Amino acid sequence: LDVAALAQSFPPDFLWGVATSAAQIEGAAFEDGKGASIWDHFCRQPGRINDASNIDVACDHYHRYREDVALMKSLGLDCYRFSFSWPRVQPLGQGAWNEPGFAFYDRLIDELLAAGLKPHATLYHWDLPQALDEGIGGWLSRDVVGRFADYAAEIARRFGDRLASIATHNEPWCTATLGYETAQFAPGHKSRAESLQVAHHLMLSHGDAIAAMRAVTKTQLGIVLNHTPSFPATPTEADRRAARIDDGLNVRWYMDPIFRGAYPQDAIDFVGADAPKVQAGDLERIRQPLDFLGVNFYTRSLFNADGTTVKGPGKRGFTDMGWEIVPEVFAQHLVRLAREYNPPPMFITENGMANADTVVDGRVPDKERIAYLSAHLQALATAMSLGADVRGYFYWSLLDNFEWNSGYVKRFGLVHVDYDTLTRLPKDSAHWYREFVAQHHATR
Ligand code: PNW
Repeated sequence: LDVAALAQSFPPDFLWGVATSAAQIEGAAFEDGKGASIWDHFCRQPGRINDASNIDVACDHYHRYREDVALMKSLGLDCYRFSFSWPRVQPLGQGAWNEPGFAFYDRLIDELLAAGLKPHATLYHWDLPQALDEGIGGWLSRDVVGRFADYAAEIARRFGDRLASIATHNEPWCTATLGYETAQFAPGHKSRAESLQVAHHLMLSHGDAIAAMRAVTKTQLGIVLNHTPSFPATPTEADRRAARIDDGLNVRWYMDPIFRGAYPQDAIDFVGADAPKVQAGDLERIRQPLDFLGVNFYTRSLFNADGTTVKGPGKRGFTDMGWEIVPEVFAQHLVRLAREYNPPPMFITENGMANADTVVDGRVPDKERIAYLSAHLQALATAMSLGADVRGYFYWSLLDNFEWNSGYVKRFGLVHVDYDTLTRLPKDSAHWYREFVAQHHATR
């Protein structure tokens, strides 16, 4: 691979960054007035987290953010994607604001701007205030929609002029499906009907938050969706149908209401009585003009006729999550989104791999991650040459961090974290990415 040629094939103003989320890195779970989130609570339930860990300390980013910003600056990055913790700034999810919580994000944003890094924020990366779950049933309640719009407007009013963009939700499919249907994520429910009702409330809260923020900020507004393209396990008609239905439930269930004003009819028919209750006017509220679409891409799924999945052939291997490495699907899917939806400019808001990294003589030789990264950047360049309008790329993640129900054993970082000492050590992939970005910047 000619790294310089690949880097220089991206447009000069293309942006390079890394992403994180509040619950996964901040720690300081009960400091300075922060309220509990559903993940603080979930971690305390036996059996929920594979390594029985919690997020009381996590990467201690709340206290080490200066060091983390300095790391990003040393990598020569353009931008950083982080999320606000709703219960840190509004402990109960409604009513009183927590000024020390806002002060933390104020310091973080100032530090980023001083380091020349553009801050891209996400409002909801899964850490709902626990009080809203206990008090009104969390995302199952339509009342959360208004609470979220209020929170969004407050963030936009206070920080909009210093943020390069604000995304409402991160991966609403995960919030709904993993939180309410498979019980892998907080709050750990098991009901398809609940999951689809939650998904509808998430969509509605997205639309209302966009409208509320438009009134108080001029910054770029959008949403981040996860895309795990669905393929048939074999070319039989039955397997193809199962893949098509899954596409309806994960890709089109979110893309269609946002960009076309309707839920996909085939998926609605498939879920039958589990379909969400949608009120008159809801779809108009969801379909707000957006300035950008954030796309998170990791892998694909292969479907059997009965809706179960099988492991793919893995010609390029699997990550430490067991996820098949399929960069060609990344390219193909971006081109599909561009052709079928004509979306606003896209950002790759997450892409990356977990790897069983270890420190060897003061280095982390993660050649697998370098291979993953370079293959996906090549695929991205291909997709852009075929018409996908992508403006930036955020590697997931800056740091090894709390990988939700997997705990801390899955390492996605460009930077290794020793969880005994919280020492940060840039992996070989961090040095590779720094060099790649420098080659691109040479074209500016
Ligand atoms: C995303 N799936 O999560 C999240 O946005 C990150 O917080 C997370 O750390 C990262 O990807 C790596 O997992 C996902 O099961 C979790 O399809 C699960 C799935 C997809 C994305």
